[in-house]
Amino acid sequence: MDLFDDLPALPETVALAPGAVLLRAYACEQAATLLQATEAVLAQVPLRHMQTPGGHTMSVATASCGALGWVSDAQGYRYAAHDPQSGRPWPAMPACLVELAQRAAAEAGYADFQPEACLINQYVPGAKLSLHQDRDEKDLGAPIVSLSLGLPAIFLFGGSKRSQRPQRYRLAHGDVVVWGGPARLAFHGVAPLEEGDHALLGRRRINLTFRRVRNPAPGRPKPD
Ligand code: MD6
Ligand code: FE
Repeated sequence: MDLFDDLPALPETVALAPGAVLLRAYACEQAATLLQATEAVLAQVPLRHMQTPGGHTMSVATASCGALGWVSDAQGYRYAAHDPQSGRPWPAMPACLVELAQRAAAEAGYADFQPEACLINQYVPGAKLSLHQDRDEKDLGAPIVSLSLGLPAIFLFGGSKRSQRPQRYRLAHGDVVVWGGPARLAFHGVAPLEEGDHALLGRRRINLTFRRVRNPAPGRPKPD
């Protein structure tokens, strides 16, 4: 039982580290619309538990939308234009999700964010994400934008070395994390999800991460 969940969430900006901010409650007003768009994607591309290169099955269930999707198997982690399960392109990224990601990036100081991939991760109680760096993208100059929906989770946020003890932040429905610049390669993860029942999502948390993969955006000059 979480006493905070009965209170309306107030927007607030929390600095996690240079380059990384938590925009609390940033997407609360549009959350139902964003969830509906996400569910429409998931009706076309089912969530699945991918294998890690080390041979483990991820407790988080994953799907993607956009020009590129994130995939993991025995060969490694990578981005692919086609869903390996169906051989078909990933569904397009819904406009409301692109707009939310662009607006949040700009709010955090990253203008002109043009995501190519949106990774959709679903957590049920007990699911977790081990400490990792997001480094499969060529464009490390672009930030990552992360939107949390549903049950709250404890986000672990460390430094650029795995050995640095991570800070813990509670990510709730409608929270957005924007992450780039000097924080782009920070180690991070998600603690095992606690049991709960969310008004819109039930026993689930969905996290969407928006990523720019290639460098630079086609048709735009490279910054020097
Ligand atoms: C999650 N997020 O919140 C997992 N990665 O469920 C991530 O792995 C993540 O939130 C890069 C930047 C922001 C994130
Ligand atoms: Fe990550």
